[in-house]
Amino acid sequence: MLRRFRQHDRRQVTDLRGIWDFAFLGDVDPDAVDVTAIDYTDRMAVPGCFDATPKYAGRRGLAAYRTRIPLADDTPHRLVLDAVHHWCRIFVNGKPLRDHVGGFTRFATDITGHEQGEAELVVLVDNRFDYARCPLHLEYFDWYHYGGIARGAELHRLGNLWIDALWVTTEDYASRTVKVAIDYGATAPPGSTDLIIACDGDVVLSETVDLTDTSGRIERTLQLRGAKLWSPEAPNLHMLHLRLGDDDMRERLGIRQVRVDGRQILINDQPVRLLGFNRHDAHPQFGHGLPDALLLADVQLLLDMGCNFVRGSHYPQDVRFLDLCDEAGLCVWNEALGWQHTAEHLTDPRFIEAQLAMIDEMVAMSFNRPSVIMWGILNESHSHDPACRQGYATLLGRLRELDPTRPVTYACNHPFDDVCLDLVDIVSINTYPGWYHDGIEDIPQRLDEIFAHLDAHGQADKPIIVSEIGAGAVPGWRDQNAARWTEQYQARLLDAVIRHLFVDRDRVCGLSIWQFCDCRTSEQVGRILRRPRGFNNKGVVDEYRRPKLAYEVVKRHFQALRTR
Ligand code: ADA
Repeated sequence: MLRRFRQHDRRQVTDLRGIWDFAFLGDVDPDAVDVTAIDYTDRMAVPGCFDATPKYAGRRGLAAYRTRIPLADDTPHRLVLDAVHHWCRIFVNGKPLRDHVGGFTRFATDITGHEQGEAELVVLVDNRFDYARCPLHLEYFDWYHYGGIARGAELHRLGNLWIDALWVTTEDYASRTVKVAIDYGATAPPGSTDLIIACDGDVVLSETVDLTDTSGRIERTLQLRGAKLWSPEAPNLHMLHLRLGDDDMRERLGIRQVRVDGRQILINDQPVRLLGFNRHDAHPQFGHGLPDALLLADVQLLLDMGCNFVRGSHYPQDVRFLDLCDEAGLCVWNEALGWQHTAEHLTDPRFIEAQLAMIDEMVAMSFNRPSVIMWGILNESHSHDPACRQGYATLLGRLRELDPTRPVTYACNHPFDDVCLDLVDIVSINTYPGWYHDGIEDIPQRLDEIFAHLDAHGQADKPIIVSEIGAGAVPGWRDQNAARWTEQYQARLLDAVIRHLFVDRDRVCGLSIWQFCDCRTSEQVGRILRRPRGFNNKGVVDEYRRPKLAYEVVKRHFQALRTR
C-alpha cells in the first residue's frame, strides 16, 4: 500500500491505484452476474467511493470495477486491497477467487495456478445493507456508509518464497530490545535460506536458516543499541529492512511500550494525558476514500489544536492515516466496526464470526504502528445486558490473544449499569450532558456522578477516558439566543467540559471530543430527521474542514494542557 517509504526493493509490486473501468449493475444478485458480459460504461477512481460521485450519489446496489494486472510468471501472486465497502467478490480472468465481508480492513487474495501474462481483474462491490451477507454495515448507524474500493490496491509477485507477515514488538524499551516475528510462505520447503535484518541501513542480523516447511514463523530478538524511543512528544521512528531468500520487506519501527498502571496510561513508563477527538474517515466528495493530501490535512488540523490523540470512530483506520500518526506522535484508539449492537447481534454466531475476522485483519494491518496504543470494539453496544457479556468477552479475548502488548477498551454509554467493564483495561465513557439532556451548567455534576459510580463499582483503579462528549453546531449558525445547534453553544459546552475534566478535576486520563469533523449520516428516516442537513454536526470543523467557533476554544485549552 502507499507507505511513507518503499516497502520492497526485490519483490515486484504493482500499484493498482488509478482509474478503473466501472459499471453500476444496480439491485442484482451477485450470484446472477456473468462477469464476462459486463458493459463497462463508466470509470471510477481507486481509491474512491462510487456513491460519493454525482452520478451515483445516494444509490445502493452492486457495482463492477475492472482493471488489468500483470502476472509476471506462474508463481503465486497476491492481490492486496486495503478496504472494499461493504462486500465484494474478486474475479481473475472470470474465475471467482474469494468474497470479503466488511469494509475498512486490508485483505489478500492469492492468485495461483494461472498462466503468465496480463489478466483481467474484476471486483464486484456491493454497498447495499444485507445483514445475512454482511452483518457489519447496518443502516441505522449514525454515519453514511459509502461503497467502493476505498483505499489502496496492489499486486504482489510472491515468487516461490515470500515474507507473509511481519510482527515487530518492543520487548523492553529501556534496552531497545525488540522481537521480530517473520511468517513466511513457500511453494516448496526452501531449505537453507539467507536471513538478513538491517536497522537504518546497518546489518543487525545475518544468518542462514533452515526452512523445512512451506510455511512457518521465524522469531528473533534484536537489541537496537542507540535507537531512539517513540512517544507523542518525540515520535522517533526507525526502519527495519528484512531479506529472506529472494524476498524483502521494510517496516518502520517505533520503540515504545504502552501499559496501564492504576488510573494512568503509560508510554515508556511516562503517564500520558490523551487529548483529542473522534474522527470519521469521511468526506462528502470522497466518501471513505480520502486522498493522501486530505489525510495529512486532518492530521495537521489535529496537531494545530494541540491534540496527541485520535479515536478512529468507529472502524479500523487507514494504514496511510496511521503512518502519518506514527510520524506526528498522534496516539490512536483503533476499533473494530460496530455501533449500538444489541443481544440480537451479540448472540448471533454469524455476527461474531464477522467481527472476529475483522479483528484479525485490523490487528494484522496495524500491529506494527507505534501510534496505535489501544484496541476497541462494539461502540455503545449493550454492555449493560448480561446476554451480551459473552460476545464482549469473545471479541476482547481475541484482541488480547492477537496482541497482549496493547490495552483494550470499548466505549460504554451505560455507565450506571454496565456488566462488562471488568473485561477491559481502560474504562471509556460516552456521555452528552448539556446536549441530549440537562444544561451546560449541569455538566460538572453529571460527569462527577459517573466517575463516583465507576469508582464505587470496581473501576477505581483503572484509567477513565471520556471517549465521547460534545454538541451539535450547524456550520455558520450563530444566533442571539446562542441555543443548541449554534456554534456559540458548542463552543461554550466544550469549554465547560475541558475545564471540568482537566482544570477542576484529574480523574480522567483522556478525552476524545465528539467529533473532529461533521460527517454525512444515514438517510434512514429515524436518523436523518434528527440530523440537520443530513449530517452529524458535532464536528469542530465542518465536513469540508472549515473551523467553527469551538475550534479556537479547544485549541486554546489543549495547547495549554500540553505544556502543563
Ligand atoms: C454516539 C455515537 C456516535 C454519534 C454520537 C452522536 O455517542 O457513538 O457515533 O452517533 O452518539 O452524535 O449522538
